[in-house]
Amino acid sequence: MRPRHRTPRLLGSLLLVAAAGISVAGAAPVAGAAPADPPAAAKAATPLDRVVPAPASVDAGGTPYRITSGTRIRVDDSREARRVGEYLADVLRPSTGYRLPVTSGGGAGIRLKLGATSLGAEGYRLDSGKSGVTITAKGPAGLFHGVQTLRQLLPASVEEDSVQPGPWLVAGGTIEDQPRYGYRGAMLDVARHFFTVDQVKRYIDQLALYKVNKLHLHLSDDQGWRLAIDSWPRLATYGGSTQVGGGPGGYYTKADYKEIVRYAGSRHLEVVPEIDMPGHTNAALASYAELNCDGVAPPLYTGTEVGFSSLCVSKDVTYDFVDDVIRELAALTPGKYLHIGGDEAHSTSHEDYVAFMDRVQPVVAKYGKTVVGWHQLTGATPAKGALAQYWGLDSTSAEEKERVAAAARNGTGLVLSPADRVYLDMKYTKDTPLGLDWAGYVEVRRSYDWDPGNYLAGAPGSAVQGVEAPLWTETVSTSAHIDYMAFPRLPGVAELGWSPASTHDWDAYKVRLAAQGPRWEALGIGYYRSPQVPWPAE
Ligand code: TNX
Repeated sequence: MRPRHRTPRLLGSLLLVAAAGISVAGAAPVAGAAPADPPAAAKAATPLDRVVPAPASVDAGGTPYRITSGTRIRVDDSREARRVGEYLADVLRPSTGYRLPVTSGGGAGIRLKLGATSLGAEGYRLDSGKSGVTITAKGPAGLFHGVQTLRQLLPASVEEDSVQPGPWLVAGGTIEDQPRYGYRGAMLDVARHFFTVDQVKRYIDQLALYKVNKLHLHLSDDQGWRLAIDSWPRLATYGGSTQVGGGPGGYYTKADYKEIVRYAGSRHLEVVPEIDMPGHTNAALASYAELNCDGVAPPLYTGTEVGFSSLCVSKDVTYDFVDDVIRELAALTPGKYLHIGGDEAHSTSHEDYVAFMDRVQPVVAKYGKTVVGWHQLTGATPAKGALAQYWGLDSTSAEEKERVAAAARNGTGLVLSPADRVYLDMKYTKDTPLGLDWAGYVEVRRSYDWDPGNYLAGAPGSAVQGVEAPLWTETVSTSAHIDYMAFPRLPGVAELGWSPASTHDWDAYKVRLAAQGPRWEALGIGYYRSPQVPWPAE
């Protein structure tokens, strides 16, 4: 079962169900006796294009499909397709109250089919008509993304965890869809404030709904080291023992981290772990005196300043440390990437920074991973195949922008995270409660209304591998805070990563986004009700 993190709205649901004249007795999917199908209300199905991210192509028309108590989820005889089928059943059963058995083979109903398409590894085709909905994809990731689309075509009440009246109609027609970019990320800073495995899973479920496929975890910073490393145990036990504001902090055991990786994988997200270095390392420096140039361990740090710490670039033990950490981390990480940070190394000289990166990037390659670094890495020599994560602003100097653009022309891939567009930790307005404002206020329109393809002058569009929305957590310490900062901005960034540029249109987007509000309410996601978005009346 997917975890459901919300206050049950049982009473409201019971009232709704009663109003629709349905008996709730035996409504639980496990109880066997599914509720009777409600009368077909004169309710229109959600139009096929009212989905976030916008599908690449929509051909609407024909009779809608209606999910009923007799519907089956039919999957190809493969473990992976079955897993997607079970996931869909877990989404649909609580609110429909139907049994929705997952069976193999063809026939009417909801069909998840692996087969040749021209839509790439993550693309899918969705055909809906009187006798069923068929999702066809080359691989399980495509089926999974197709399932997210199907979910959004159903009423928002499908997200409730108690039986709802329906009817469960899917508009007729065909969607053909595939992502614009292969890298569609979200970052969670678990270092400034620690978040438990369950809190991370909750965020993963939210990301999956918008077809995000990378979860970047910022695992270390001045205020905390959040992953157990066997060869340097004090990193986690001491370096992880606090956080911003002085709370108890925490860390992931290797089993915890593997569980996050597994869960992310079950939602078709790849974990991109980050160990930030050579700056942002106070937690490590506090844990091991020998990592400091003067051999003296600083105290733990619980403030929010940046740029004051550095690994000791001239000491050999630094590279033993880096090798051990990267080796252990790479062994836990099935994904392709390993992020080495590299930002705001204000306490490292330029010469030392370059020397450090020259020595550390090959270690990442030695353990079979591809380097990702914050864009300051382009001030050194990015390794072949490395990705630079650009987090500049409109006001970033032309010189710095050109340095990144030149690296892109030389083959360094770009992941775009402009801070004054997609930093989810920026305040929406001066009056919204959480967040920082060093990059300005970022309202919903501003976070959506730009084009990754031609954003950085002088960088070829072909260098852009995708986008990522980072959520730094100096001011963010609970899941409710994550919800509020990510929604409604995150879906916009997800759309920039997925949808073709030709669908980009704020006036159309804001209507699609508004339709997500009731879905978030059903999911228990507390979002910022931006006045820029025409939300349905509460
Ligand atoms: C800049 S962006 C940072 C982080 C802070 C963030 C706060 C980047 C690579 N570094 O250390 O948490 O600003 O918005």
